Amino acid sequence: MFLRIDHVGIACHDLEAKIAFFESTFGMTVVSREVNEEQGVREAMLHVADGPNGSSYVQLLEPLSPDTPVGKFLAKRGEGVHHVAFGVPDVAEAMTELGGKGIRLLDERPRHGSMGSSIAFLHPKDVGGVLTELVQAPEARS
Ligand code: MC0
Repeated sequence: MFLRIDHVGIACHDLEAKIAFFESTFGMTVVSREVNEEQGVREAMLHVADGPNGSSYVQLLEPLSPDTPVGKFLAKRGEGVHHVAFGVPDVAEAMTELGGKGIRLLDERPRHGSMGSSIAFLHPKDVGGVLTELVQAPEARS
C-alpha cells in the first residue's frame, strides 16, 4: 500500500529557528514553505533523499494559533515528532481500504497538503499512538 515514507512532521515553536538548526546541523535544504490555513500551520519541507518511488522530507510545523492540532500538541507534549506521512498512489483509495479495516479517518475527503499533495489523516489511537498521514503526490512529484 505504501510507496515510501513521504515525510516526518515535527512540531516546533519557532519555524525559522528550527529551519536554521536543520540546515546547519544536517546540511538539509528547504524546498518549500507554505501557510496552510485549513490545517492551522506554517510549514517548511526539507529534502532528505530521493528514491525510486519519490522523495522524502522532514516537515517542520509551527502552529498558527494555540487552538490548532499542532498548537494543542505543543501545549500537551512539547516539541517533537507530530506525525508520520506515507506516500500512496491514490489517497481516496487508501482511505476506503483503511476505513474498511476499521481505522478511523480524521478527514471525510482528501485535503490540500504540502507542495500540491492530497492528504488524509488516520486517528493516532488506531495506529499505535502515531498520528498517520496518507500523501498522494501531484503528477509532477511522484
Ligand atoms: C493528539 N494525540 C496524538 C497526537 N495528537 N497522538 C499522537 N500524535 C499526535 N500528533 C492524542 C492525544 O494525546 C490524546 O490522547 C488524543 O490523541 C486526543 O487528542 P486531543 O489532544 O484531545 O486532541 P484532539 O482530539 O482535539 O485532536 C487530535 C487529532 C487532531 C489527532 C484528532 O490533532 C487531528 O485531527 N489531526 C489531524 C490534522 C493535523 O494534525 N494537522 C496538522 C498537520 P489521550 O491518551 O491523551 O486521550 S498539517 C500537515 O501536516 C499538512 C500541512 C501536510 O502534511 O501537508
